[in-house]
Amino acid sequence: PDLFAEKVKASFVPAFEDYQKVYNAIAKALEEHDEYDDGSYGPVLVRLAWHASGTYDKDTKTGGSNGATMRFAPEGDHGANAGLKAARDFLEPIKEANPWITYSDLWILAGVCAIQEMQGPVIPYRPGRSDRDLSFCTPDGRLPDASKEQNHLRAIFGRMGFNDQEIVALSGAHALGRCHTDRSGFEGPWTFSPTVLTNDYYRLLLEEKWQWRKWDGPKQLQDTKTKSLMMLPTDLAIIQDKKMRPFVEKYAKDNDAFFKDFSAVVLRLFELGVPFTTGKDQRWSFKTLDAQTS
Ligand code: ZEM
Repeated sequence: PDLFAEKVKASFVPAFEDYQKVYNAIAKALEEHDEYDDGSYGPVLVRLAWHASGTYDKDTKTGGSNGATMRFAPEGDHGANAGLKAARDFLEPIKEANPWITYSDLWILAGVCAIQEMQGPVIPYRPGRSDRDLSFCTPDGRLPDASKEQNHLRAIFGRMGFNDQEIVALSGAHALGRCHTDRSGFEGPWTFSPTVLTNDYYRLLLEEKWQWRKWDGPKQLQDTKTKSLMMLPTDLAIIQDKKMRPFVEKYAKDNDAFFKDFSAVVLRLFELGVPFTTGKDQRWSFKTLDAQTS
């Protein structure tokens, strides 16, 4: 055996540049695979990172992005995770080319990369997640149920440690992507630009007229003007709730305020349950592909 090579491998401590290289590999793969869905794997990568993180329970300190336990059947087969295999498979060649990164760090890095490449704010990042076996799978039911209302949202996000303002800020992610009948049963995008992060989710929620769609599928709203956009019952709940609505109004008016609060709350979401050995001052900001070439 090549003892020198073995030694180099064992002592390889990846640094910022190594993670920026993986970021770039994800960003390039996003550009290459523009045949998917609305032209990007970006939204489904954000959903993967969110579902990996959103299982966190602050009381038992279980779940969260440490572990990447969605790789295993019990958790991967939870109804809420339907369709996320597409995101995990998309990342597999990147994991193969960079075997030193854990799945759990890779999934969150992919979420950060997708948000930034879809013109969202910078999400500071630090590695430190390790992969765990299937005994760490969380029980079903920890992620939100879109057919419910605000008290359900408060219970689910409260368990992760988030307040009303943070629930509203996180919900702005629904500017991205769409619902799929073969995944959640719901259908359609929330905005007209589902591969660019903007505050359009809030603007449309307030400015459009919404009516219950008449169809065989689950209860969802459609805009009366174009009938091409959708909102979930939980999306409606955040404008019906007196305490949450002011934050929707604020973010609808002010994209900078949305980006600032979104970055702060997503950073916290992505770090839930991770036993970091590095401090909060050790987070990195990755450069977008555009920023590196111009
Ligand atoms: Zn979502 N989300 N989500 N979400 N989500 C879907 C899709 C996406 C809820 C929900 O039930 C659904 C957050 C919060 C909540 C994204 C990001 C984030 C879908 C459609 C449903 C049903 C799945 C499908 O059929 O493909 C509920 C009830 C939430 C409570 C507030 C948070 C927080 C997110 C990130 C920060 C994204 C990006 C998508 C689009 C995925 C795609 O494939 O296009």
